[in-house]
Amino acid sequence: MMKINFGGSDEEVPFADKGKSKVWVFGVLFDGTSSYRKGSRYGPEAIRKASSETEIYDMVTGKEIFSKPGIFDDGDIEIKDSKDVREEVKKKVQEILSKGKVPLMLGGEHTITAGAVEAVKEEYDDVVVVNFDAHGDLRDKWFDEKLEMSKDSHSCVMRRVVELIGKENLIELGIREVSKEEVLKFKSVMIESLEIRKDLEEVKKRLEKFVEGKNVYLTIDIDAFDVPGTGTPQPGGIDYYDALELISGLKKAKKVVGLDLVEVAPVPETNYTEAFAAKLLFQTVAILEGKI
Ligand SMILES: [Mn+2]
Repeated sequence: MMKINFGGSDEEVPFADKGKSKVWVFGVLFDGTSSYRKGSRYGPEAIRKASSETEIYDMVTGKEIFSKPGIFDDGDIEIKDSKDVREEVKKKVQEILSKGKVPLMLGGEHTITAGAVEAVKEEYDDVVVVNFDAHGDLRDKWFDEKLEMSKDSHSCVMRRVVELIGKENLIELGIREVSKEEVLKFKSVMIESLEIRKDLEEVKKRLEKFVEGKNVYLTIDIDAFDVPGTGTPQPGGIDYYDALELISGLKKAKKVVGLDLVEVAPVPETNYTEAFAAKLLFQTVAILEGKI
């Protein structure tokens, strides 16, 4: 069967020119440390399929993102062992950055973000990370695939990011599930889902101030939203249009130098989650076109 590219073209005849496309998509097939329900290694395939059912013209911005900035699909990397995740992802992101392109990584579990941030941080100064997530993911150690306490668990990914960039350079949006220890140490980086619901404009202003003039890496954990197809769902997710409004706040950044969408773990009964993810990515790129 012909493999579908992100956006819906086939491998032989891509929509977008490899050289001209500013955004390069790739998938990471890894869900080894997911603790509740696995399946995010099937995320990239499901998102690609859903993207082929999504209009490439964006009604809100009037943009057609496969022409500008252009999106090229660079395939998948498959990772078996959690110990290799950071290096493998870093290598792939470095390869894309070295060509002057912007990586758009499809997960896979959230663990993969640390390697991408490490690569971006080595390439650019003043990198800040914006994380849409239900969970803080700020534990120092949690269970890995062998049920041993590990720094490589997906529940620790933002702690690894903090080690790379410092906590003053991280902001988390949509938080509603954390441990007491995470709150005691990291309350200053967390914006709760309820805060966004209560005062979107205030949160947007805070986000704009945070990213102003900086290089941004944007990571979106799909469990920030109320969707069924994710490994660790939580009620009380961010409203879709509120998220788009916050993403438009990233236009204050110097550049958006990398992005990912993680933790889509498809369920057979409904394709809502992957359709949501594909649409959100299309609209995110459309909104940020010019900053990407
Ligand atoms: Mn997460």
